[in-house]
Amino acid sequence: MEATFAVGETHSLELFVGDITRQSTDAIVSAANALLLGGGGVDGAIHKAAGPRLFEACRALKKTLPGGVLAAGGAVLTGGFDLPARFVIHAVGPIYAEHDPARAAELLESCYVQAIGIARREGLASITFPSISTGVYGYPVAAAAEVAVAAVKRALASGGPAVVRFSLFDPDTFAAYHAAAVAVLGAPRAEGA
Ligand code: AR6
Repeated sequence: MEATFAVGETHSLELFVGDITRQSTDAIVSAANALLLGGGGVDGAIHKAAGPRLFEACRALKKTLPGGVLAAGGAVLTGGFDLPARFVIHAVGPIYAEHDPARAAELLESCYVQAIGIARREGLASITFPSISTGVYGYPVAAAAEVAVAAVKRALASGGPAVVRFSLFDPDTFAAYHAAAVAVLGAPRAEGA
């Protein structure tokens, strides 16, 4: 399952069902937690595929953060090590139940805006996101998809990677992001089974 949407004249948003650890875009984004030392879900899969050097890089990076933690809404960059992607951007989504819905949306939006800002500053041409916060962190998928697609559109208005992909792990999550993309960006430019 895949679909491609135009974002303005120079960017595209691609949705597909698949494993983010196999993506060879310049960067992949992990749905990390504030401690940055790995976990389950997509973060666990990324650490496993990247190898122990990613854990070491996160440990070194933690030392530069106030209190050793990255607050929800934040994003930081490391290498990709054994991954096909050159970089990993670690973004911490909100735990949905800990905030009122408007604040949760702001924090989720911030993840996407900060990650695209890092990609822009690094001159990256492509980036792949997972569906941040919609697993263990409990963010309702339809609402998260709307925030994510709108945030990507807004962030790309200031430039950034030409290709933004979403690696969605199951058909229901794909359907939610597809609906959000049609609502925010219009009909897809291309679609595949
Ligand atoms: N590729 C793409 N998507 C995946 C993969 C994969 N290999 N594996 C899982 N997903 P979650 P969160 C999907 O729970 O809600 C971790 O322990 C998954 O189906 O990974 O932001 C962290 O360390 C879901 O749609 O992230 C944090 O403690 C989406 O990725 C916490 O979980 C996000 O699910 C973060 O929770």
